[in-house]
Amino acid sequence: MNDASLEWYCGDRILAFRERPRIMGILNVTPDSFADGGQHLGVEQAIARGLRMMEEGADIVDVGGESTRPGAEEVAAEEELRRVLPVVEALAGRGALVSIDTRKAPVAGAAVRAGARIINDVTALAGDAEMPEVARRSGAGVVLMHMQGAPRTMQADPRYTDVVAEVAGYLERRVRALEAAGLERRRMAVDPGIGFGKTAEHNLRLLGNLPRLCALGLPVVVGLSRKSFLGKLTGRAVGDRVAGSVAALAYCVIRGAHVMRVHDVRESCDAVKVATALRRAGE
Ligand code: HH2
Repeated sequence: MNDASLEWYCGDRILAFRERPRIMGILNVTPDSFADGGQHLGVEQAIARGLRMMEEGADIVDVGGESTRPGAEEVAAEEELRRVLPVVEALAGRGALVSIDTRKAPVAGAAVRAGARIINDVTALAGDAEMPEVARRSGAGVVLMHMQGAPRTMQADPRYTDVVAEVAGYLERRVRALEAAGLERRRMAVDPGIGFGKTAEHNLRLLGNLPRLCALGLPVVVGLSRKSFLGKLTGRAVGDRVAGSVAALAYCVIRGAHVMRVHDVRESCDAVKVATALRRAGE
């Protein structure tokens, strides 16, 4: 694996991975997210939390206004915009590299105009017909995530013959389709979508086979923070999964992940430093 020349073009910024993987802090401006719903509801509090994440070492702040947890209901675009726009604008204005976590083209477009430089779409730009064109015109970086089904029903009975091959194959097809639609490859990152239409066993197989995803030659984003497979392994409730999250993060870093999407920025930054040093020492 050679990350020396891998770069991710996000608007007018370029993220390199030569030194270390990057941390994406999760900033949910939602009343119902699975791990932190309602904690950051107010705009002022959300902005303060985002600024603290930057101080703690986050490279990216991922702002979301719609929960995609299993069973979540959809939110109207107007409401999503009302939640996220002031937060995006304030954090981008303070120099943050902001990503907007949305599946809706109007939300992505407005967020980019307000200063976001990454569009993080759990449908890999396939959920809204306008999204590829909005992404292309914006020049933003994009995260293409794999999901089986839709959030409301995705955990009902997820099935795969070979989860690693199917997820990698899907992401590869999305990359090619979007390239054909005019999106530059250097703006794309891929994500296996931990917990999105996957059992705990599927999640473990994907994380245990990260090099297969890295072989796509694009930055690999992983969002595993506090997710339910960690609860299954440790017996811990969602608020008590920091140690499990950090352990899994360190493993992913050693196995080649490029961007880790996390709730606990401070702990995760420490883990990235330690895991990166150990990985280097073994090369
Ligand atoms: N997971 C969640 C949301 N967005 N985006 C990417 N790229 N990868 C992920 O794994 C991912 C994601 C779900 O987690 P969270 O934001 O904490 O909760 P909720 O969707 O309930 O807001």
